[in-house]
Amino acid sequence: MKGWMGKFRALFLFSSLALVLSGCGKENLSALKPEGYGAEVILDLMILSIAIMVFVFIVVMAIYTFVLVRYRAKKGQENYIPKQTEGNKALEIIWTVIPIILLLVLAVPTVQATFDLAEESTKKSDIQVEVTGSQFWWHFEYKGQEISTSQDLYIPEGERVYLTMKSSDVIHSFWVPSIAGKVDTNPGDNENSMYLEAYEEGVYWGHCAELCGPAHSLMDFRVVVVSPEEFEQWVNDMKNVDPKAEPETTVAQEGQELFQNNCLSCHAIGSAPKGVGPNLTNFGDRTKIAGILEPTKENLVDWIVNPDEFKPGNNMPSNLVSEEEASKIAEYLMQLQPSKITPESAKE
Ligand code: HEC
Ligand SMILES: [Cu+2]
Repeated sequence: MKGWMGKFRALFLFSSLALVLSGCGKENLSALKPEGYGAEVILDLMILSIAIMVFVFIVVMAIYTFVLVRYRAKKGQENYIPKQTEGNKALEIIWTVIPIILLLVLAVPTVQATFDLAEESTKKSDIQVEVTGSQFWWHFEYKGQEISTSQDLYIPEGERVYLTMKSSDVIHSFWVPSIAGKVDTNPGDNENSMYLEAYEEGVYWGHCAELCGPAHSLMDFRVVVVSPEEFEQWVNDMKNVDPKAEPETTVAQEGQELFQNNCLSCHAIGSAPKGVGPNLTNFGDRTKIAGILEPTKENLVDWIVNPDEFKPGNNMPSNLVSEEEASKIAEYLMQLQPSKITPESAKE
C-alpha cells in the first residue's frame, strides 16, 4: 500500500512539474526553436554535445552490462578470486585516445562558434546599438542616429545588428533566447558586445538572465524585427519626433503638462542620453508597459500610481500623482506613436 502511494506521489509530482514547466513555452522564447543565427549555432552545439554524451553513455552501459552478465560468479564460485591482471598497453592507449578525439570533435566547433559569435562590427554603416541594463529595464541608443528608446528594440530582418552593452548599476544579462546567446552587461567601462541576426519578422521575448534584485524575474523586454524597408521608415519617424508636439485632445494636453511637471526629470521624450527612467518617445507603440503589463489605459494608470505593486523595488516612486491626474497623463502617453511601424504590423 505504502509503495503504491509513493509511486502515485512521484507520478503526481512529475506530472505537475511537467505542467508548470510547459508554461515556460511562451511563443518566441525558446532556445530550442531558433529564429536567429546565434541561437541556431548554439542549438547545433547543444545537439552535438548531447549526441557525444549519449554515444559515450551507450557504449559504457553496453560494456558494463556485458561484463556484469558474462563474468558474474557462477555456482560454486562464492569465494573465487579471478586472475589479477595489471597494465594493458593497448587498452590504455585506446581509452586515452578515444576521449581525446571526442573532446576535439566537441572543442573545434565550439571554439569556432565562440569567435564567430564574438565578431565585432568593422564597418561604419552597420547598425550599432548601445544597450544599457538598469534595474529593471533596458535602454537602447542607436549610434550615429540620434535615436533613443527603451524596452522594445527595433531591428531589421536578416541584417546583423551590433550591440555594445553595459549596465548603469549591477550586473544584468541580455538574453533573447530564440535569436542569440546571452551576454552580461557590466557596470563601469567594461563593455561587452554581441550581434543579433534575426531570420523572420516578429516580436521576440527577451529576459534579464542574471539575478539583479527583487524584480529581476520581471525584467522583460522585446526585440521587434521588421523588414529592412520598415526599419528605415521607423528610423526616419523616430528621428523626426518633436518632443514638444501638442497632442490633439484637451485631456491629453493637460496630461502633457502634468507629465512635464512630474515625470520629465526621469523620462525623456525624443533623442536623449539614458535617464533615470525609460525613454518614452514611442511609448504608445510599446508591446508591454514596463516590459510586463498589457498596454491598456487601465494598466497604465495603475502603474503610474503604484509601480511598486507590479515591480517590487523598482526605481520609480509611487503616488507621484493622483489617479485622476494619472488618467490624463495616460491619455497623453498612449498617443505617443511617432512611428507607423508598430509591432502589430511587424507580426503580419
Ligand atoms: C525618480 C524617477 C522617476 C520619476 C519621477 C517617474 N518615473 Fe516612471 N519610471 C522610472 C523608472 C526607473 C522606471 C522603470 C521601472 C522598471 O521597469 O523597473 C519607470 C517606468 C515608467 C513607465 C514604463 C515605461 C515603459 O517603457 O514601459 C511609465 C509609463 C512611467 N514610468 C511613467 C511615469 C509617469 C507618468 C511619471 C510621472 C507621474 C513618472 N513615470 C515619474 C522612474 C521615474
Ligand atoms: Cu537584470
